[in-house]
Amino acid sequence: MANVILHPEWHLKEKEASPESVYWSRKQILRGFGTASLATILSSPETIFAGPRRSNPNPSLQYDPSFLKNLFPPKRSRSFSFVKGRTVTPEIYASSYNNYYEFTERKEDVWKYVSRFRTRPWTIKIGGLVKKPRRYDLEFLIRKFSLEERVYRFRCVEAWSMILPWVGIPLQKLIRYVEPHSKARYLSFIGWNKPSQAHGQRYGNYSWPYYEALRMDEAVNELPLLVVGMYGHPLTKQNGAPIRLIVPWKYGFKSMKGITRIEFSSRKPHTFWNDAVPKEYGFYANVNPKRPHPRWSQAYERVLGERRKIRTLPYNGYGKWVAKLYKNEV
Ligand SMILES: Nc1nc2c(c(=O)[nH]1)N[C@H]1C(S)=C(S)[C@@H](COP(=O)(O)O)O[C@H]1N2
Ligand SMILES: [Mo]
Repeated sequence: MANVILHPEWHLKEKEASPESVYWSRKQILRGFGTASLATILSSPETIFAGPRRSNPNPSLQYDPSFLKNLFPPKRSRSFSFVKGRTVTPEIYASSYNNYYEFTERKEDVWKYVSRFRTRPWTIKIGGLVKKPRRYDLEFLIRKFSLEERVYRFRCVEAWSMILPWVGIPLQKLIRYVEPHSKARYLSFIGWNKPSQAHGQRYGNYSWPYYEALRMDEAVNELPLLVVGMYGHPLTKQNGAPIRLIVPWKYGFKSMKGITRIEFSSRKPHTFWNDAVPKEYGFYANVNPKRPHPRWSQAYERVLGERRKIRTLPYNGYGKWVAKLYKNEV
């Protein structure tokens, strides 16, 4: 991947979540950057994570109601029907404060940029070390499985979090269906590149499409969900329509949106943020309150829609399922 210095927006906006000294050194780094970066740094903390402003229309309307018709609303998962002690984040927060660099780096604006993005027809090409490599029509593929709703914690590396009722199929079911070869040790997820439909891909400085990956034993764990819906309806475009991944024990950037290809391999694949800023974003990216990001603490998280911070849990609260997968990796 291109060896360029890339700056995700949380490099600029996290001043209230990081020590003053760090903020100032960052500001110095930013001197070489254009007006967009300056505008970002000057924007008030209120616009950074306060959630929707009063003038917003309802951003949650930006989904295709005919997608996977009569599969919604899905049945609730028994094991993941709620998160103890927490309430589900109101949908308006989840659908108007998003990270989706293909559209824009400004989280509070993503929903304003997605209307031109076409989510159908949509195919997923499955290839590499599998017995059934093929290009699948997405609806056709998903209809082979039954949808379920799972309420999961979600924790962004920028230290904000939410609780969401996602709708999808366990990734392990799809993997079983396509029959990977025994040599397949990793799988990659590849996104889309449609600059004519996505502002950020026209003007951004990133190497599109987005790409992420999991180790096979992580992927076949019970938790990862291939998500096609939220709050009982199809996914909104800003949340990753028509299909995204959710890996609840890892930082949000592993939960890739807009999947068009899944590739099985024997070698460890590259990943978007790890290539961009290797010192700050690892391949594993497991949520770990004891391991600070180089420029801010990960001990606490601010809850979207609530004005409070809470303690971050190891593996985002999913250690019971996944701690056993890791020895030295973080
Ligand atoms: N394709 C793509 N997927 C992506 C991103 C992105 O920029 N592009 N951002 C990631 C990050 S950093 C986060 S925190 C989550 C945000 O998901 P949400 O907007 O549904 O809350 O999406 C992840 N998936
Ligand atoms: Mo994130």
